[in-house]
Amino acid sequence: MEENIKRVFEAFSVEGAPVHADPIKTGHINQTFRIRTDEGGSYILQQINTDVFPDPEAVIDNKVRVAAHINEKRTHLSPADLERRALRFFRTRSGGYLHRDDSGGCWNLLNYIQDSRVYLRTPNATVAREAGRAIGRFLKDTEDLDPASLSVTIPGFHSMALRYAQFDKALSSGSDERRREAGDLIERALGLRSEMQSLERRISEGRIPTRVTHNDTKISNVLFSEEDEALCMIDLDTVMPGVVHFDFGDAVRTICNKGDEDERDIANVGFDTGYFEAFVQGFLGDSGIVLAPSEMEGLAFSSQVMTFIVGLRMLTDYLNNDIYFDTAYETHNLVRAKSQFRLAELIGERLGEMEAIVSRIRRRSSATETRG
Ligand code: GN1
Ligand code: MG
Repeated sequence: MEENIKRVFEAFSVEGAPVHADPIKTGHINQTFRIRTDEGGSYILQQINTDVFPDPEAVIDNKVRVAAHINEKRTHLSPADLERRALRFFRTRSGGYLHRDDSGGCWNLLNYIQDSRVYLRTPNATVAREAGRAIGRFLKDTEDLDPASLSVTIPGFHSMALRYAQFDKALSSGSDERRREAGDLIERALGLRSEMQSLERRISEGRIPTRVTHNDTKISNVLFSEEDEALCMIDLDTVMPGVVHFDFGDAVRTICNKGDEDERDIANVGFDTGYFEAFVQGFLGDSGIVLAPSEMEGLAFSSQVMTFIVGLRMLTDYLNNDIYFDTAYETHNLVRAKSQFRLAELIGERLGEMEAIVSRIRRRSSATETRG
């Protein structure tokens, strides 16, 4: 294993010597490794990308605080059960949770949950429902944590106005070739400017309560047991103040997509209504979350908005010559943007049906609450 990784691991206050470091490549921003020790221990070692997160201390502080808050609600579990369902951060030998290596790299270490797995794509409705339950539960568990006590580590992370401003800038500085290649998508983005900002208008009018949100609720950030029970939410890098729509919409973006986020064959991008129904059942029906009327309003629409905003960010990054998301090939960001825009379009065509599903499940679960 690489000498630097070994030294970084040894800076943390855990037992055992590191013997294997396996890269985990599902993220697009940070570097993550699974470390195995000679004593059979397993850990997740993560380097925070400081170009994206300029204040890594604040990122780690947010993560540690949110994890501890959730774990306080799990004290009824046995230690072994807790170990399987909770993220636990380890301190460095000098006391904090962040280690800076010799070249300024910022690292944190947490437990690796054994016999677990993640999905890049939803395999069946049970997984969609479980993912919904885990995401709803995350929001419920953090609803009594003051969102203002968390740092805003990426200001305007889900702000459509900001993402459009960044797109406009990239458009004026982008190369002719990339602008030509992305011509159709650019036209589409320009045409949707006002419609895609309507959720943000409601947020800025203060009509939707602020709560702690995860902000990256894609399917691969839900950890499953080998029996497909959702164990917990992982990747707490972007926990910040937000609104429920961010987490609901971003979850639907990946959970209900029949294709991959970077699907090259656009015909494979599809919206699975059955998975949507299962997801909503898990989120609203199984998690125990109770949403305010203003939080219920526009939930289905948030799926279109969050899918579109991710596509817009990928398109912007393509015009900027790929400076933000990791890419595996020349047109990777363009391919991603195309597939996300297509999915947003498909969601737009189904909004009526999706709203009816949300209302039906909401009515059913409030009837159960009243009876129970
Ligand atoms: C990035 O790196 P990862 O996979 O955790 C991005 C998210 C996007 C996601 C798209 C900090 O998340 O906002 O939705 O890619 N994270 C950041 O897959 O920008
Ligand atoms: Mg993330």
